[in-house]
Amino acid sequence: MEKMTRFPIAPEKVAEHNSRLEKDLQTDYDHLGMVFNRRGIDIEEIKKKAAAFKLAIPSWGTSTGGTRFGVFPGKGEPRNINEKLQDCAAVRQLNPVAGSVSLHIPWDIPEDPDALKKEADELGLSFDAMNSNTFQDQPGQQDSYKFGSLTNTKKSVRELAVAHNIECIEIGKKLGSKALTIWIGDGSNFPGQSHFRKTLDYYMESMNKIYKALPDNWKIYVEHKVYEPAFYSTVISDWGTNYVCVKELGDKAYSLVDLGHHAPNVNIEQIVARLIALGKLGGFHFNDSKYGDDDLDSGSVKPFQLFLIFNELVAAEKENVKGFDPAYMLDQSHNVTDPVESLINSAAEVHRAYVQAQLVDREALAGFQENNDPMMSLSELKKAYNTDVSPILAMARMEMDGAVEPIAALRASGYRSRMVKARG
Ligand code: PSV
Ligand code: MN
Repeated sequence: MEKMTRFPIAPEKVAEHNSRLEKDLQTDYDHLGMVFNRRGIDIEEIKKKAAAFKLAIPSWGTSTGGTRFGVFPGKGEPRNINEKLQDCAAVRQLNPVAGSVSLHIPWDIPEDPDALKKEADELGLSFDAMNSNTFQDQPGQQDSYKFGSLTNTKKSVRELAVAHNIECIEIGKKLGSKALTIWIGDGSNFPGQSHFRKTLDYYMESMNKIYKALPDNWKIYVEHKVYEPAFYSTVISDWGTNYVCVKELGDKAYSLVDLGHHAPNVNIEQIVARLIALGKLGGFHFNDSKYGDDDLDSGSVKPFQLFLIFNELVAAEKENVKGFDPAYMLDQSHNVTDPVESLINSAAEVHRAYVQAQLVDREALAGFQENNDPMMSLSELKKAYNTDVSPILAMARMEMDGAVEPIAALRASGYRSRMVKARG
């Protein structure tokens, strides 16, 4: 029997929205196809690539994040994991490439994992990586993470943090997840506060215990971050430390690159290339930033950087680099927008960068690099980056029953006002 998907938005509304835009879209798509012909690119092949792209949505991105100065939530925001799933399903419905959800434990701890899996299934969603949280104390927690978790000087705290990560794996197994993402807030706020070498030893000791509990077909993603909440030093501060740790842990451990976790102006695309070359690029947390870990919407501030990152990723994809299979996730904090709209917009921007990177003539670029021709090398990249691939993204979405213009479709559907009524 064919599986029935439960849609948060009436499919007729999406179809009606599409029918109004379809003719113009076809004209734009055909025109782009002709431009591509002249460049020796088959637009249908690019569209196939676009349709196969996959991105995970963070459950926590469905609510207003706010800053340490305040949170200004919108109306009708999700109150529990079920409602978060519903919002993720709305994103997926309008842009089907965003078909999976990444959960954060214990923010999203399911009362009944089997029931949650069934619900996700009905909504057309699957579960991506599980995220553990040892950067906050939970109500009633005796042993505090104030001075660290996996690297705390107290053994009992380290054990608590290890047990929490193992619990995340256990929950994830029931949900069909295949990965655990670990980011720790551990570090120090004052010079001399922590013993740099000892904390890293503690980290490896704790991580080895978690690694042992990892099923064979799972991966561990380790996230580095240069600062915050620790402001003097962090334990896993940079990609080099990250690499050394995952390398020592074993084949199932990989580094995860959160774009906001680097110092301003760091060349992230080069870090990406390095990790690919070392066989340890596990995945991404996409977001954008101006100053630090601002968690702004992907592609909103530095779209060219996003493109350059995908330029490295697509190059590796085309070269069939062994073991290259990164997981793409968003990790953002929406402060002033409707979170569902921000997720939709960001998914489209990440998708756009991927598709633009497909347009780079790799052979031509290699020739320019070989001949030490910086101007033509840059021009080759800019030719791809300056191409408006919107008709390809829209066509791919429409052919998968998504929306030509997802935010317009969301607004026209009255989804948020329905949620305000339902959720208060
Ligand atoms: C830390 O800044 C981080 O990027 C980690 O991925 C956390 O899990 C997430 O943000 C929490 O919002
Ligand atoms: Mn992150």
